[in-house]
Amino acid sequence: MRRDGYRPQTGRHALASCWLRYYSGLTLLRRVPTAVHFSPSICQGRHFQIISPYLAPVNITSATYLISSPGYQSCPEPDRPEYAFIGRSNVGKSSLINMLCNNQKLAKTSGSPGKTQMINHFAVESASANKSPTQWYIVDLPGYGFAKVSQQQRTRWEKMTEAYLRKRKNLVNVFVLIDSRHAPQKGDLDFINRLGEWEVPFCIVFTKSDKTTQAEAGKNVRAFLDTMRKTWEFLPPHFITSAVKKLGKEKILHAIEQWNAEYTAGG
Ligand SMILES: Nc1nc2c(ncn2[C@@H]2O[C@H](COP(=O)(O)OP(=O)(O)OP(=O)(O)O)[C@@H](O)[C@H]2O)c(=O)[nH]1
Ligand SMILES: [Mg+2]
Repeated sequence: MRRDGYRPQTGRHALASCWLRYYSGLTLLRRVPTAVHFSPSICQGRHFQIISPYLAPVNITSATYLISSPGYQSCPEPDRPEYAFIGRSNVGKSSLINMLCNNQKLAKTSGSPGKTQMINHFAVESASANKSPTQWYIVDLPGYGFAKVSQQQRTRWEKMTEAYLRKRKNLVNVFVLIDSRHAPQKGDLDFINRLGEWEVPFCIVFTKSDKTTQAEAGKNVRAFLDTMRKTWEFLPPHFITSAVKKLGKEKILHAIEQWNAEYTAGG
């Protein structure tokens, strides 16, 4: 089977859109950004055009918990752009969301893995420069690769997450979180390749950078991207963050701000 030159249609793929070629025989995934316009200072990526020489601060004016859903069918009305956060259990998804929203109590965090178990929606409003406020959703998803739950439970989460990622119409981008302290993990790379097969746009966020040296984190980031390069023609944007030191917040919020503007412009 070969799918070639996947053309984004409407909704989410028309926004953070990518051309995607999938050659299943060779397991070669190619993702070529077209409509994604990033400043390199926003995304640290290499393949994106500069459209914003000046980045005005983005302020989160409100962020509130909305609902926890057991499936995409019961998620809130898809009437605004949506951004989901996913990664291994305990990688720091909920903490990152709290950092972005300036509210340590917004998403529940825990030292023990497996805390987040449903599709959790948060309603966010942001404002930047003289623009009118923008409404969007943040979604906190359960982590993958958590060994201490039954196989049945794990399968249920995986099915719930896959259906959500593939069918949620207003999902603009998925932030895949990777622990910056570790060398590339097969589970993370497999998950990313699955996103490619499902044609889901994503970015990579390397978390917990305060927990290791800059040199070690840099080495792990390079190793991860180099591994991805073997199967991907172009790399997605990536961010390096620390929820403790509030590192990476502005860059992520700017990327979201730009997608929100494209979403509004694209209807
Ligand atoms: N030092 C440091 N600790 C962090 C950071 N981000 C998260 N943590 C800690 O890591 C643990 C897990 O964080 P969570 O945000 O709950 O992780 P999660 O990915 O949402 O976990 P699950 O929902 O269980 O999958 C908590 O003890 C956090 O305080 C970070 O940037 N730096
Ligand atoms: Mg969590």
